[in-house]
Amino acid sequence: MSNYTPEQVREWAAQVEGHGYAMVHGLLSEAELVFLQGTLDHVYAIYNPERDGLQRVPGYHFSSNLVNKNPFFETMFLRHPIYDIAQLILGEDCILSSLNSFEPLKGQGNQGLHRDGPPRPPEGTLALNSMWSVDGMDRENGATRLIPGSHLHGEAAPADEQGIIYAEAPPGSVVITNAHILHAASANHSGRRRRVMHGYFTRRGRDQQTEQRKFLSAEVQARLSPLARRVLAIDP
Ligand SMILES: O=C(O)CCC(=O)C(=O)O
Repeated sequence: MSNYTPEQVREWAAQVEGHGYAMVHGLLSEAELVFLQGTLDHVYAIYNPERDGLQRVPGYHFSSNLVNKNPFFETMFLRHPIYDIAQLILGEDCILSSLNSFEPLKGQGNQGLHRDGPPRPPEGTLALNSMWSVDGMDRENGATRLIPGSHLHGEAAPADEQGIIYAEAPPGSVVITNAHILHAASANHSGRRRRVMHGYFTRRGRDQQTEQRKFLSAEVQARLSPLARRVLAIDP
């Protein structure tokens, strides 16, 4: 049962559509954060690009295919209000494209501003990202930076990065970004941990970054709830 009113959910969705991002606080408990710190470190250590579908990313701890890694990840992406916001923007039958984890390492990790995919087409937003902050992210440990409003046009990223803000997110909070916004991971100057999970949602019918029916083990697929199967597009 959701603790969030429909008005709050609509307001967050309006922010993602209007400014290009929104932040929701307090979605992961203290106990879950401790669990995730250990679990993500294990997941980074056993990462296997052949089994998990994507190459390692130099300069980062990285894992794709998280849903296959622990029962916790089999339901996390369905949490209120994140899944509700995705449904409002991408349609009731939207799907999870991928669930990855990403952490810039000390002195590394600076990305150029980019969009996740093409500029927003006339029919509207095609995808959004939910970034689940485990350690907290700020300017010193590599917070995502973004240009509010840049999802509304298709212009190239300004060389001087004029207009950027840092999405500083305390542990347990989730930053939701419109996938068409100009954004980037930043360098981790301090070396403080910056474990973040990326739950990337898209419209049904679009390709998944991780084709879940191919990359989830038979054991995981057998225990998924009917809703999780639907959102992961397991069945044709
Ligand atoms: O983790 C981040 O700060 C953003 C990562 C990102 O934009 C990407 O990998 O495309």
